[in-house]
Amino acid sequence: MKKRSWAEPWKIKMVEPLRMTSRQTRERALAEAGYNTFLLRSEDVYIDLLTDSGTSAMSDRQWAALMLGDEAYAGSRNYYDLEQAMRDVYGYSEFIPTHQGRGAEYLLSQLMIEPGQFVPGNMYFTTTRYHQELAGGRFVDVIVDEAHDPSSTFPFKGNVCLNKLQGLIDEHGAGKIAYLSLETNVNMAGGQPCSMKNIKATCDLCHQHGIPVFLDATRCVENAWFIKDREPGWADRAIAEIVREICACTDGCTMSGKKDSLVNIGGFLAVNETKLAEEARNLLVCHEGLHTYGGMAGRDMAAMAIGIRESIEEDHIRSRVGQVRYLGQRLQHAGVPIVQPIGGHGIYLDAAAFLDHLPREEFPAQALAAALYLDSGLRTMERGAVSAGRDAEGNNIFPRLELVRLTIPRRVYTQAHMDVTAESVMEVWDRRREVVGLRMTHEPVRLRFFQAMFSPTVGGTVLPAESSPESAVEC
Ligand code: PLI
Repeated sequence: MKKRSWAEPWKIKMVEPLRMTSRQTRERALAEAGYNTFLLRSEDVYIDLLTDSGTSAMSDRQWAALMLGDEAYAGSRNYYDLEQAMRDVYGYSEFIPTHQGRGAEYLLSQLMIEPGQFVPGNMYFTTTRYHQELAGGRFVDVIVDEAHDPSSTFPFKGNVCLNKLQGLIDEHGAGKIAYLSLETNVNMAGGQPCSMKNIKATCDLCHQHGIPVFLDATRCVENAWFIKDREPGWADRAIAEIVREICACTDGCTMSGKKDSLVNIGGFLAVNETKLAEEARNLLVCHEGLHTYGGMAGRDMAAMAIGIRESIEEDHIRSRVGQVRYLGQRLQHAGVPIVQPIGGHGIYLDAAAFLDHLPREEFPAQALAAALYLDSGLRTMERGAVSAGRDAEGNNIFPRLELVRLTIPRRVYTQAHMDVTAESVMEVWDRRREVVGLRMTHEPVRLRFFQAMFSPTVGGTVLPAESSPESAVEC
């Protein structure tokens, strides 16, 4: 059969101009940002792959819905629409809106965790673990070993290792376990999915011991796509059905609407138990806002109600994951070390392999993110030791994965942007031996990766200018 080309299932109705920058401008901007891509000004960035969180392009239907925002303090019409969308797509009975995912994580952690309890999960996420620890819990990683190996091609690297989970229950007893935190399309592992078989087995094991399971549904739709694509028996099922089936196994979820749900702000906690929902609403009014807006404006809720329904459209999700795969395959063909298999929301460069001349203490992933920015104005994110932070004794945690994430916002960039991105990564790959490590000069106490500052260990830059080409991006 002849190969046919693929294109995004949308056309562009409004454009946002991008600013081209010179190498000199980027040099200055990066130094001012302390070599931390989080601290760059967005106007100094050309292609922004820092995150897929809140960076999606909304559809014309969503923009139109903004004008129908009902900004009543209490009982906004948009709240009821959003509640209905959540029930139709995710299936939980109780809906508690929050300003974004971490608002929901705070509520859940405060209500479910008693100090000293364990919270097993399939790899940590920064804000999730932070809230679990704030509530006195102790996170325990129970993801399969393959998830920690960037070169393993296991198709469901998000899976929970049932032996590790059983071991934790045997060692401490079910009563010491607050709940299992089950993330779909595991972010820190490279956007790697869980299989339906594993989700069901994990939930069964927990429920046999009376341990509740709360889903982090942030990228559940993307996970559903991989189940359809890779897991025997699911190819003919609709994405909507798969999402419902995942959720049906669990007792509730936290959700950052800023990812799958195609909005710039918003989130929710959803549960099935009425008493827990009542307690959550009570806590919500102290921290987020009234229980019928939870930190969102009426118009935000209107846009999210539509975004939730658009997120499960087959054409959308196929092209969303397809665009990520396109970029990943270009890098694979060039021999760039990336996390395998290609994940759902971004490409993760294996910085430890990419910059194998740098010791972990010199934060290779942070240095690589800085070098990519210098090369082309491409903004990426460190997901390694800086993100992992320190352990209870105050020592740096050096996780096995030292990654740089190229996260693709939904419906924002075209295939041409993916080509420019791939070429920049390949350029730095060719010059990798010239990349210099970093030392941390400022370290915030909480979630340090957001605001930490660095300087090069030698010289005044992470990537010398000499051989950098004056490319199409006027670098
Ligand atoms: O950024 P929030 O507060 O809406 O959501 C927090 C959050 C929870 N779970 C997962 C898996 C996330 O990926 C997540 C946020 N992720 C960000 C900001 C990211 O850049 O990946």
